[in-house]
Amino acid sequence: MEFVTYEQDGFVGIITINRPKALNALNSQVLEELDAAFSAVDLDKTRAVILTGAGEKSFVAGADIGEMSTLTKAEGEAFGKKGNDIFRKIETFPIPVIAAVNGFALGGGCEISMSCDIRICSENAVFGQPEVGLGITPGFGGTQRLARIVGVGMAKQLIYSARNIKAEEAKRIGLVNEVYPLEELLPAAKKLAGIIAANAPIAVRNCKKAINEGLDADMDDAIVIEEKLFGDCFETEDQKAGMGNFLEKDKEKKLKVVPFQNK
Ligand code: DAK
Repeated sequence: MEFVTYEQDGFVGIITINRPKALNALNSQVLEELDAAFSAVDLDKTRAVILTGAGEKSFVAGADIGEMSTLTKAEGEAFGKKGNDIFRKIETFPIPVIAAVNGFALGGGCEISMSCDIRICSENAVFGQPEVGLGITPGFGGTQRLARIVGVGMAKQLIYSARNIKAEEAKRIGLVNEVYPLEELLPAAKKLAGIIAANAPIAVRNCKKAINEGLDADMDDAIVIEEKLFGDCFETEDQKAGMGNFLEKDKEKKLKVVPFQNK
């Protein structure tokens, strides 16, 4: 692959968008390679994925404006679908995906970070949906996901005004969970991914499914979704070992919730 790299670090997969000449902007090839990279993750060996951008300036500076500038209506729709399909794949990926936002996250860059489960960023990160200034709407889910993450009023203000915001403001409105000095961002992402990976993997996957699917349902249906995924954990080795360790009152083992699956 030319623009996307993959690295396996224990139970953690690191996918890096590497197109620094265009500040990691998403053209068709990057979208296709991202799709291939996520498809290639070995889910038997990987429990969390980190998505980041190469370099010190930009996570993803948006969809590729050069490529989009000449699109016809039909091509624009096809480009939007290509992006939406991969973003939805990330959102529904069976294991957690952490966006380590290392700089500009504009337009499609903000949108791809919002398709991840958790966002943390560097102090130089800048978020925004500048599309209305370019004569288009956010096309990779921005109108839907931003409102769900930061609330309708704030999302409308940011999208209608096309205003970019810095890392601290992104944290204040709940768009990112934590802000780190740039050099500490990837270590922090790895540490968080490692903590997630040390927990029972079936339970973590089921939590992701329950939260995602429950948010799209009304509360009566959402509770049923949770019940089923809760029940699904029973009789698994994780559940037997996790509860067994607690009942054994063995402090050493109790800390290791799932001993056979820890690093
Ligand atoms: N696309 C293509 N190239 C980009 C780019 C982008 N989004 N952003 C930066 N680049 C390129 C620049 O053209 C420049 O290339 P060269 O001239 O060196 O060849 C290089 O990256 C360095 O950029 P700058 O020279 O501009 O760097 P600065 O530090 O001065 O400025 C910047 C950094 C991030 C503030 C600036 O580059 C900038 O404003 N970039 C554009 C940000 C932006 O507007 N992003 C949103 C794009 S719109 C849809 C599907 C998707 C979308 C919409 C609809 N459907 C089909 C339904 C999504 C839309 C978007 O994401």
